[in-house]
Amino acid sequence: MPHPLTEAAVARPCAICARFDDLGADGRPARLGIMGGTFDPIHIGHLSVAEQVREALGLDAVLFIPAGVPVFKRARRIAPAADRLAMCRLAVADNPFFDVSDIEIRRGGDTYTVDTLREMRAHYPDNVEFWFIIGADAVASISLWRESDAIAQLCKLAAVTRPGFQLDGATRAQVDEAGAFDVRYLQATALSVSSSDLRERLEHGQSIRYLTTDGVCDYIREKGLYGYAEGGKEDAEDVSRDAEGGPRCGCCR
Ligand code: DND
Repeated sequence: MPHPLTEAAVARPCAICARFDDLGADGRPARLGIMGGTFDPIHIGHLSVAEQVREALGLDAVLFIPAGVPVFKRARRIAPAADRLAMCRLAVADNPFFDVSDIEIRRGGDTYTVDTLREMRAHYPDNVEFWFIIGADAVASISLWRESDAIAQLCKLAAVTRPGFQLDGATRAQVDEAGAFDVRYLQATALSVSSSDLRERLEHGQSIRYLTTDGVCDYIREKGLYGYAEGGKEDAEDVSRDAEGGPRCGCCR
């Protein structure tokens, strides 16, 4: 069934995103999930967690917001923001409850969640409640985020388990220390997939098929992202040839 708000997405410049700019405009209470991330690249773990939280909390929509310049990832090279944004768009396109916002990329400069939430609060009426969706690894560092106490006033937290990361007492203490958060801890069906694992596989010419969507696989291949090269690296060369000896797609092999 198409999401009612999808129908309302008209051809006009959007402030936050194309599908859900009008959320809450009818005055009724609404819940908006916010899935912030570097998404380098987006994968099924991100998508599945967002869908599970949407269902568990009865969210009207979930916005994926790729960070322009993620402040905690300065130490390594990341894919260009335009590519991470395009991959997010491809990944969510078939879910009528999902959309992508480019506000953090458009804003420029270092990306801070507090700025994003303030911009969104200025756009949406008060009857729209924000739920920031966050994995157990990211939530453990929330006390280090810029103005974490202000973030606690701007949104509620949906903190979700992730393979290898516990939502244990120590993590919860970190959240308490970060601010007066209204937090819901959720047990998600585990998918042990990570962006770093995908990047590593691509660097070695290995398949990432089923670890992200087909559209994202195709995009990575077409743009040659993450060191992906047609046919993979030398050590993967023999398995990257098709029956005629031609190069096979390493990304989706
Ligand atoms: P990541 O770089 O961890 O995102 O960033 C998460 C959010 O934190 C972004 O919105 C950042 O802007 C914000 N942040 C970070 C640091 C400082 C500040 C803000 C600040 O304002 O000062 P990833 O792309 O790595 O992951 C996206 C989300 O998906 C994370 O919450 C991660 O835990 C979660 N995730 C999974 N959850 C369950 N199962 C899996 C997952 N893989 C990723 N397999």
